[in-house]
Amino acid sequence: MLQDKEANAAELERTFIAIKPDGVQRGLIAEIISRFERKGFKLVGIKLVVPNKEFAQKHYDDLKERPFFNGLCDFLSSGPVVAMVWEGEGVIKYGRKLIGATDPQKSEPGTIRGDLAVVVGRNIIHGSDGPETAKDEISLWFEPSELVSYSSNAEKWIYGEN
Ligand code: IDP
Ligand code: MG
Repeated sequence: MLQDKEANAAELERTFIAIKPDGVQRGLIAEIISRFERKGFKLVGIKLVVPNKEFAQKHYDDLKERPFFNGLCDFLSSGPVVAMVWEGEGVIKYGRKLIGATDPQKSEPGTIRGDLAVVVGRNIIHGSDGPETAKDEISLWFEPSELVSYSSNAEKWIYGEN
């Protein structure tokens, strides 16, 4: 795999995905990463971080009026989170499909939350819900220098060559 700053410059769709503290504590990091990886999406940024509460509040700013906001921010800042950026055609929307519905009781079997979680307050994973959110969340969690553009030999087998 060669690092290539120009790789796929025209078709870079990226999304922010986080394995929340419950997913990390339950030993689900590899399981979750493998679902994105096997699909054919490309990991371009990853780090383990413990966000503080102020950072969690920024991340969930759009939910600040909701009754569960405070507990949610306490929870997100309660331990290590795996912060990631994944790249690929349709990755924002399809990433949400891989994740499943917000409430694991309503997530289909075969989805991450459907297979691996039970209640909405411990649904193990976050994924950006649209292009604007993806852009904002990636820049909240990552410096540009922490994201790596590269081409992989698998791409021609995932996308075809013409
Ligand atoms: P999403 O994670 O599927 O995008 P959002 O509506 O953006 O769902 O909510 C963010 C997170 O807030 C959820 O993943 C879940 O952890 C938590 N949450 C959402 N609704 C509830 C609720 O009714 N009770 C407790 N926590 C909730
Ligand atoms: Mg959301």
